Amino acid sequence: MNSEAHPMPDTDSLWMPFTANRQFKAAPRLLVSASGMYYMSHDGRRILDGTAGLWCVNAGHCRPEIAQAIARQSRELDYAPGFQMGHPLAFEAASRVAQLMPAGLDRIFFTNSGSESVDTALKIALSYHRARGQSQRVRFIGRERGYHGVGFGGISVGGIAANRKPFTANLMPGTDHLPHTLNIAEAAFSRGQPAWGAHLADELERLVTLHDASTIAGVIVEPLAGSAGVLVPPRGYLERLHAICARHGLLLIFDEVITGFGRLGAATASEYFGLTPDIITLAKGINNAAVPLGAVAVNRVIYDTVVGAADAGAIELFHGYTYSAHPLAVAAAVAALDIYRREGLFERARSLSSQFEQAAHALRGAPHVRDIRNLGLVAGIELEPRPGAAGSRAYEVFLACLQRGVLVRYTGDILALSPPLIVEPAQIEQIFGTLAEALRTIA
Ligand code: PXG
Repeated sequence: MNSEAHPMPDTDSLWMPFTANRQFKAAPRLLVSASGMYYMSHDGRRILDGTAGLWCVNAGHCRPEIAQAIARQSRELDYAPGFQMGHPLAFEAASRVAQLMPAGLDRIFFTNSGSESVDTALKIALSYHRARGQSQRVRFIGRERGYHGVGFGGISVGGIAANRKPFTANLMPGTDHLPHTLNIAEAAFSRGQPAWGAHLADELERLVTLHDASTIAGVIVEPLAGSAGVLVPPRGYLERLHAICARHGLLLIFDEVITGFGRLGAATASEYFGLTPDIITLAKGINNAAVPLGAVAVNRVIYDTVVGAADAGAIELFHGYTYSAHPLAVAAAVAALDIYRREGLFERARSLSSQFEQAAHALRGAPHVRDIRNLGLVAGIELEPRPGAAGSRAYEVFLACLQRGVLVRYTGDILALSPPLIVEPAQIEQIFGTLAEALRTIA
């Protein structure tokens, strides 16, 4: 890791994503190198990564095995067309991802991001119904506060108002939304899955009655909603959604962009909850975020149906990306999956989760804390917003933590923690101890 102080670059040209550009450029925060659990900042400070980047660097930063796999691949085969041509690692990576999915979900379509995975999953669902003669099934049901990336499909099924509002007139038609499952009055400070809220899945029955099952293609939810502030599914909720989907022939899509690859202490949230959806969307941890890569894992019946419906010699699905299964991205995936297996990182996440829960809930009673939620190696700390200045308190806590050498994430007035799965017990204490200190310094 490079601990030299770095000169500040000219920040004018870059339009930064999901960032308050003017506020940031007035006082830029730059990361210049990383190793394991740590980033190095431009002013030469070591920062403990409490967020695995953006929920994605599950094996820790700059793992040499991944760097070597990418370097080797870039010299051997930098790029190969993925349309009507293939390369061996694309197939190997698909087999390796398939092995980690619930039984039956062993057909893998590669994308470059979670957003593309979501749009791909929606297209596959529509194609499946069309292939079996049910082309009137065109609706999708998402959920309030759901985050499914930023494509037009993803924001349409998504439930975050700010991401939808500017694009209102152009959202995908025929979407509806379940209520979200957060209820602080009923379930504040639940450890793990809240006991309250399974009945909210029955809202799906209501939507099926309203629209008729014959018009609905599928339902997409994050098993645990990350971006909108760590919403943990109530006990029994996902099971009910699953049963209602099965009853009415709706495809159930789990968006596991965050929960895939160990975050909850199993390969997938599907495995963790013991539920098999029809389609799973993936990205982030699939290759430790070393090169952009996403994937969609599809039940083979869906693949067989879509592929089988086309004429021999015809392209079956008119969809794909120049960089689907990019050689560098899939080389990184194979190397990352090797690390996860060799180091038992999913099991490690599971065994650390009770200490993580304890440490998170130790913040109960700290100033401004109105709720704490957790599952696996994910925690959300919700603060009382300042009257008339929503979000400002969590932003200041984020800055105070950064000052003290710990990177946390915030959204609105919710702080989110999701460290790499290699986190050490003492580092878990450091993350939450720093948060406690930061909370005490904030008005
Ligand atoms: N689905 C889910 C469930 C996600 O969490 C996406 C889709 C989109 O992935 P891409 O790769 O297109 O960004 C995501 C992304 C945060 C945060 O801090 C979360 C995401 C991205 C950036 C920040 O909560 N999730």
